[in-house]
Amino acid sequence: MEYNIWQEDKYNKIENSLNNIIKEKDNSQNIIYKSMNYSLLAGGKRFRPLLMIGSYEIFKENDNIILPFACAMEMIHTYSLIHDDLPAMDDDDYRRGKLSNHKKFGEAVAILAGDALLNKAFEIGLEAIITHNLDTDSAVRALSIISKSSGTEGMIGGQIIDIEDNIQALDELINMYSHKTGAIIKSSVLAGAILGGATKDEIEALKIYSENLGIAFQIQDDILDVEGNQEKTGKPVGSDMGNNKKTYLTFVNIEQAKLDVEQYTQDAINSLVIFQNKASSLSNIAQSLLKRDH
Ligand code: GRG
Repeated sequence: MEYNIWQEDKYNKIENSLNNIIKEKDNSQNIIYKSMNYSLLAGGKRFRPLLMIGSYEIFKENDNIILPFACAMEMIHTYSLIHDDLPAMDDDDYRRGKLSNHKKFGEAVAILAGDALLNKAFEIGLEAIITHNLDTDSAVRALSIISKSSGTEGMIGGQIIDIEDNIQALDELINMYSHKTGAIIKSSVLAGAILGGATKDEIEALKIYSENLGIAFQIQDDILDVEGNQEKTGKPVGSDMGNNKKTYLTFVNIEQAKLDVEQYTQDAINSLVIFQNKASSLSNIAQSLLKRDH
């Protein structure tokens, strides 16, 4: 199947599933559902769910099984964006082209909406195991990888390194990126593969793919922070530079950064050779990142 058609089909399925997860109820908690849906359904590339589905489909076809886990990744990602935008963190007023969650609902609700999305992610993963009577060994391994990647050895660990602001060299920055951004990109790919029944060698190849992709993704994000268009990125140009944050461009000029994105992307794609054309979606996702403008 042509990549654009595959991507559109999966994107629509992800949107449809996300739209049906948090049901707004006319009760006294109503504001939390509204706040969760406000950010979850605000668009976004759905990059992590697409990666998980692409990885799963190397091994199995039925995307009904993987969709709840793919949505769980998007919920974890959305929670991190809500919390990252808070005044105590990056203090950003806009996200995905809209007011950030705390600007719309206030800080207390935004904190709770982030917490609730994280909880709900694991709730829907666990429910999927029960509903589809999944193999518990692989399902538990997948959820374990997802939970670790979101925690202190993954995304939160990276965020802590970032806010401590002690980075002096490029390798330290890349270490921070591999935690903050890379960890849940990697777990999206690996959890998809584990749920699909990948072997150890296949997992190793996908580790190389996802680690390189995570770094390429974040460098491209740094380039877009400087060269991007607010209408497309949904956030002001130069917001990282303006916040005096260390980025890839603190250490490397922009031309070299572009070459580095290409190299990391190529290394990611090269690792897929053992899957032949079964991993064409993953290869195409990596290629599309090189051209992304948001
Ligand atoms: C606060 C728990 C907590 C974690 C913060 C991941 C993170 C750590 C913060 C999010 C902000 C940020 C700059 C993360 C780096 C990864 C990144 C480029 C996120 C944006 O992801 P996209 O481009 O966004 O996939 P969309 O809107 O398309 O989903």
